[in-house]
Amino acid sequence: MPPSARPFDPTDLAELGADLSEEERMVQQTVRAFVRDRVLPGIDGWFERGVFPVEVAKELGKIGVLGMHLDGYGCAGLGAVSYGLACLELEAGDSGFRSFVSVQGSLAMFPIWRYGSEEQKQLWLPRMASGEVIGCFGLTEPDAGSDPGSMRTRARRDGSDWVLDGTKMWITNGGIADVAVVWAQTPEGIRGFLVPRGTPGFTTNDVHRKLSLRASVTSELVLDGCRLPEDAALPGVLGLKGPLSCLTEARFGILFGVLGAARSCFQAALEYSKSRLQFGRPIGGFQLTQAKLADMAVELEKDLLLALQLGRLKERGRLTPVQVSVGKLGNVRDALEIARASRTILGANGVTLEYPVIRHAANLESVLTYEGTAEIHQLTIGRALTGLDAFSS
Ligand code: TGC
Ligand code: FAD
Repeated sequence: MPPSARPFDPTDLAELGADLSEEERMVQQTVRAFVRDRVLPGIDGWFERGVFPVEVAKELGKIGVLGMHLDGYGCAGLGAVSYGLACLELEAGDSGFRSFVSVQGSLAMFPIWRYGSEEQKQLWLPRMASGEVIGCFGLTEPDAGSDPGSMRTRARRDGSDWVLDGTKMWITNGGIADVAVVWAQTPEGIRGFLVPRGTPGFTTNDVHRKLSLRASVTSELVLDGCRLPEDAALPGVLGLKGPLSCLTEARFGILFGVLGAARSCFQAALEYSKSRLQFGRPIGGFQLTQAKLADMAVELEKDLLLALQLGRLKERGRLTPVQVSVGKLGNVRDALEIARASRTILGANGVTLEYPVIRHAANLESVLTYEGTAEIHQLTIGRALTGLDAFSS
């Protein structure tokens, strides 16, 4: 019995795709093709070996996704939904690739674009948009994760120079970055600094033995008497709102991105359920399996609807950080549930790299934690709902 009078896409039950603009559809198709040709053939090996293929940076630049939501300086200047859809398609490949693009565009290029001087923009942004120069974003420290306001990294003035001391931890792209955006306490408050690779007193150490986001470089940044000229500081922002505003940009990409990982898991489970026979019939014919598949399809579509609505708000300049928390919390949590439910449908096969599911599930554990943990987003939403601040004593 056909479930519908006309053919339908199991990953888009409400036909949300039909309302995308020409630009959005083009971005979706371009990035999907890139992932099919350039990410999927290599991802199992990269994940297994724990490497990010750095040569892909320039290819990502060529298809225009680096800083794609920014205007000028070689950036594509596309809409928020287009940016979100690019993140979704990349993360359908692997969260490591979406992470690379999030960090480059939203965490490294965005602060330069929004808070940098004209000279800083001219110097860095065109080469970052092309992928020739890679950036990273150093906010978290060994003892300051969810509470970045307690950071210990300090920048002091010495004549006309700045001297930075401190350690940043868990920094995506750290070991491959040509420039690090480092946030540090100064006598006036928290400020951002552009630290080029090779600056004396600046070193990086990669984190090894990660079992999540293996196809992504994660590093420690060490600043030991790192001397920078006065013009290394971002002139346009002072205080925690500087880094937090960058996080809002990147979290927006994530709330779309994780739906790609979830879609990939759902598709693998759906296909498997139709071909795997037990008790003399496909496991997809059992009611319990169908319940899992139906729930996944419904969650996936609801989350895409939320993402698109938040994207439309962003395009109208109305998206608030709390709304971004709603999307980041809900969509990452649902994506992880979909990955886990898909894994159960694949049985033992689900724990191997023969299928993408366990890789996505492992990646999503990091995504649940970075860019604000689930608890931090719950508390952010809770603060907005109650007017009571759980963070301050
Ligand atoms: P709070 O008092 O709320 O705010 C301090 C100042 O910041 C302003 N603000 C924002 N401004 C712009 N955009 C936002 N999203 C903002 N959120 C807050 C706020 O208005 C205030 O401004 P002002 O002018 O009044 O001073 O700050 P709080 O100390 O209470 O902390 C709030 C809290 C806990 C939510 C915040 O610290 C937080 O978000 N913590 C989580 C830290 C986090 O997410 N770290 C992520 C590190 S980067 C990363 O993980 C990259 S992974 C990349 C990848 O691989 O994809
Ligand atoms: P903690 O802050 O120590 O939290 C531990 C637990 O306590 C969490 O469950 C948390 O929710 C909970 N908790 C904390 N405070 C509260 C509270 N008030 N109420 C209730 N529960 C609370 N950072 C960067 O700056 N740049 C990067 O590029 C970057 N990339 C990353 C890549 C990866 C793969 C990973 C895993 C992390 C990355 N991070 C990066 C760091 C990331 O942002 C932090 O891990 C995250 O902010 C949480 O900090 P933490 O790990 O120190 O955990």
